[in-house]
Amino acid sequence: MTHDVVRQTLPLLDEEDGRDLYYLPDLPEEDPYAAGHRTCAGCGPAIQYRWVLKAAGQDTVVAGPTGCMYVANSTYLCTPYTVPWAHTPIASGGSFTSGMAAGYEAMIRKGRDPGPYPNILVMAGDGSAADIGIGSISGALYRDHDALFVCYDNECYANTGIQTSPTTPYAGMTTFTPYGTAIPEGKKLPPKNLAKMMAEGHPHCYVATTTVGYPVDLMNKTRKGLNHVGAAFLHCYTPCQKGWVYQTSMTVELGRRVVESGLFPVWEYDPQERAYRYFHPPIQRPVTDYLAMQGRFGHMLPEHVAATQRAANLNWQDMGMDVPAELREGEDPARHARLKEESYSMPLNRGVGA
Ligand SMILES: Cc1ncc(C[n+]2csc(CCOP(=O)(O)OP(=O)(O)O)c2C)c(N)n1
Ligand code: SF4
Ligand SMILES: [Mg+2]
Repeated sequence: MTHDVVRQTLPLLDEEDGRDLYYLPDLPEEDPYAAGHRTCAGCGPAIQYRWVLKAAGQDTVVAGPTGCMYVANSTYLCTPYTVPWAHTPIASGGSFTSGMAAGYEAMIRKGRDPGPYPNILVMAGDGSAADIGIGSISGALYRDHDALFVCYDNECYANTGIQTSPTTPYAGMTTFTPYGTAIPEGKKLPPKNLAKMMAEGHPHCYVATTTVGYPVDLMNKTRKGLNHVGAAFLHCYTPCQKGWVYQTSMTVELGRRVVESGLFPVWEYDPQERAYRYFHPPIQRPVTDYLAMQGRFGHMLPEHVAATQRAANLNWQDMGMDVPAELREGEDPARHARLKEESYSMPLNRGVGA
């Protein structure tokens, strides 16, 4: 006798204007990612792990390929998870999670698991999701396993000593892209557009981008991805305090500035309509407001800053937004100094819409 596989639906949090900038009293109280891990102070991936698992709740199973969020979270016989968790090799987050999803389907159908179908997710770093393990994640998306595949993107191979990854931005300094007289910008290549690859390459999947600057957006996209029957992919920007060299308290602020400077478009891909919905931030900033907060960009010369502003302006156009004159003018290297001499604004306390 076969049994029905019953799916759950997680409710979405209300997203009216300004809510994402404040403490929200109706956030889930449960914390499947508990205190007691050993990530650096201000670690963006740890914030993302906590919010994703808060959104997913207690009826969740989670996998983590090798990376900081495996190594710094888990020592022998000890993890911060209050839900079942498994480590996978860095290349096989996708195949491992496919197996979990197929296994739960079969067990529930055969009556060996009472169900309902749990929230199944994997959270892989960019080195895993965009590089070493991209094949297994693409395979899982293609086969449409009912799970959420998350990339926590700290734009480097952090755990092995901050090496460049495909998502390291242009001019981002890493231990494998040092700047010098031969290559003054550090990293020469533009970053891989991972989320667009996943959406365009697997048009039947729910795909979205978000950052740790927008907690309600992050949690709602987690829930939408889990509610979607089939495969879903979430790309989340997560600053790495150690690798990027910034003030520890600025992790969430960076998560907003990267969006407000046009360098990380936040969007959602709807597989029913095959359409992208872009978030239009209320503020459009020069890229210097973002770059100058981070030591990894301190070496940038005027032409590198101008090239980054040009890339951001192209993103604004992709998002269907006008490019203000000030930002257009920023494409001219003559408008810039060396990055470390640029002035930029840095409010510490934001109000609604600020
Ligand atoms: C096949 C394989 N190659 C290399 C490694 C070494 N390694 C361990 S963690 C890591 C970094 C992973 O980077 P990422 O996925 O971005 O996660 P992060 O460390 O940034 O959190 C690497 C390369 C490995 N474990 N397996
Ligand atoms: S090195 Fe970066 S990603 Fe790793 S624990 Fe520290 S802040 Fe987090
Ligand atoms: Mg990484």
